[in-house]
Amino acid sequence: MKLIGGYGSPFVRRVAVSLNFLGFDWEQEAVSVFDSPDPVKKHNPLVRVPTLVLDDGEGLVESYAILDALDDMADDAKRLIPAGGAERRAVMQLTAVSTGTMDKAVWAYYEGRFHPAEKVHEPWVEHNDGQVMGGLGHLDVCAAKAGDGWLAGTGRISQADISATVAITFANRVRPHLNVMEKFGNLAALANRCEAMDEFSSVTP
Ligand SMILES: N[C@@H](CCC(=O)N[C@@H](CS)C(=O)NCC(=O)O)C(=O)O
Repeated sequence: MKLIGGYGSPFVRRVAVSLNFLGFDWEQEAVSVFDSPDPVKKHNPLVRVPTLVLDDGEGLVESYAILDALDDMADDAKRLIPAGGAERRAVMQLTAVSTGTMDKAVWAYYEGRFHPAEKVHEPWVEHNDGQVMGGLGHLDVCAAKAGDGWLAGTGRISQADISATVAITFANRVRPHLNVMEKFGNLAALANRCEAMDEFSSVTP
């Protein structure tokens, strides 16, 4: 299968890390939707990344839906989101906070990237940065409770750990003035543990 998009996108990266953990055979097509939309448009009417093209040519869009399909195709023992029950709910909720944090960091970053300087609305940037801090603060409390274990209390790494790690690493890169690694030391420790794993370090922007 082929993953379209660069690892600079946290949504692409969480899919890439998940593909590694799930053990799929895959390759990357690192296109930017802004510089060359055509390869994405062929498979995704929204022209967004990540887009995943399966071996038979079927295109999958939206990281949630892609990851759901991948878990469904993988061996049960490898699933990154438990199939049901309280563990599934915990993983889904922590993942939702992580992807919401990614959204907000992207929005704050895009405001400066896509608007001329005189049209950047600082209160909107600050609003989004505040939500980034809120999301990471929540994950930091959960990381403190998890200690040397995993965020959602699963016996092994789950989508919650993957997405939370990708979220703080991304926020640290695109919102450096927020000093998230210093402010959220528990989450930073979990992220450092994850980023040292091949599944993460092989897909670094
Ligand atoms: N909710 C989407 C978000 C994907 C997303 O925001 N992708 C960005 C790159 S980080 C993108 O394609 N931006 C181009 C655009 O939306 O026009 C997902 O989880 O896949």
